[in-house]
Amino acid sequence: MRAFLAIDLPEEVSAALTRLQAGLPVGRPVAEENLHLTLAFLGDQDEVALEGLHYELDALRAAPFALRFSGLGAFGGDRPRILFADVAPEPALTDLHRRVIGIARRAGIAVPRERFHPHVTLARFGNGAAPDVAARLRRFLTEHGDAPLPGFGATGFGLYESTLHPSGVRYELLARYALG
Ligand code: 2AM
Repeated sequence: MRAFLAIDLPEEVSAALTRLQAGLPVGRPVAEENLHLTLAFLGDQDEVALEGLHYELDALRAAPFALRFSGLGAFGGDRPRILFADVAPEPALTDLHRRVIGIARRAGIAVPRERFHPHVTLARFGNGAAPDVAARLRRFLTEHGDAPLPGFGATGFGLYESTLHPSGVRYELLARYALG
């Protein structure tokens, strides 16, 4: 199954992000219940590997920490693929990311070596937005890129299974790990 680890967002944060999305004239917005901050994407894994990972994550001890947003951004350059809310650099988050990646590797999960850019995806544009869509997104970013968003405490993260359905992607929480 396709799995990932993500930090939970408090309801007021998801609600604020959804209000921001409402003004976006282009792209496919991420449903409010699907908004999350990916800590590690694990890819396709079998149940045995995930069970081993779960056992190790359950034993992880880490303190909660505060996070804040630092504006909006897009991945994909001239042909944007994703609009996201950027998460301001936080050493405790980087450290937690590093630790869970280490734990996953020790559990036999080959996590790809990608730079960790913490973000919450707000909308998707397929393989790349067409020029007119990209221009409307740029305008949205100019107008709303600095919109204030509430900070929040990271108090835990979850192991999620991601499944594709005709109606869209669905995330199911498999296990939750509290911080502190
Ligand atoms: P994204 O939101 O930036 O696309 C579940 O798919 C989560 O894992 C998403 O938040 C997604 O990030 C993240 N992710 C990271 N690498 C991924 C990959 N190679 N394929 C799919 N999702 C990935």
